[in-house]
Amino acid sequence: MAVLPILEYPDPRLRTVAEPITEFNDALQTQIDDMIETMYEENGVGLAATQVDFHYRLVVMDFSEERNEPIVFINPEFDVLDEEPNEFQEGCLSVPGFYEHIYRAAKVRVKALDRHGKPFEMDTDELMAVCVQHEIDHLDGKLMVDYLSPLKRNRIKTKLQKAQKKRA
Ligand code: GNR
Ligand code: NI
Repeated sequence: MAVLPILEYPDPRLRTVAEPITEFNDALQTQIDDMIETMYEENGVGLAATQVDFHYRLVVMDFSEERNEPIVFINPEFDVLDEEPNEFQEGCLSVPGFYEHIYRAAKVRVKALDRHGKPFEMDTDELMAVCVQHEIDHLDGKLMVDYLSPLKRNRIKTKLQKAQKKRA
């Protein structure tokens, strides 16, 4: 297992639209385990493959207290169950240090394949519904900053670019 480096906004690779997964082979199993380990190491509740520069439709999440109940979503899609917009303060490992209020559908039904290619469905609300929409956005090259005003987005971009320059 390995902890993978996470791409940070405004890295253009975060804008890649991920491809569907068609082969459930050993390489995929290793990628899944590495993403779960990375999510735990970085204390995230979710991680999309795009964030670790792997441009296939794969997401991992874990909402458990003990951090031992990972859920794997392959080729995930969602239907909105409750159109009512719900405000939530979101964070993103690719936008470190910023927590912004964003509106998304309150309830969604997620349909995906598990790590062996078996289909499943889950009805979600609260944090999990937010996370499903946030992670599928990543697979489509979208980021939470896209929901903010251009002014706010540019402030975040400048601050992160400065921090990244310092580190480089
Ligand atoms: O760890 C995360 N927490 C979080 C909190 C509120 C809304 C969304 C998230 S997802 C985020 C991890 C991440 O960046 N996933 O893409
Ligand atoms: Ni994110």
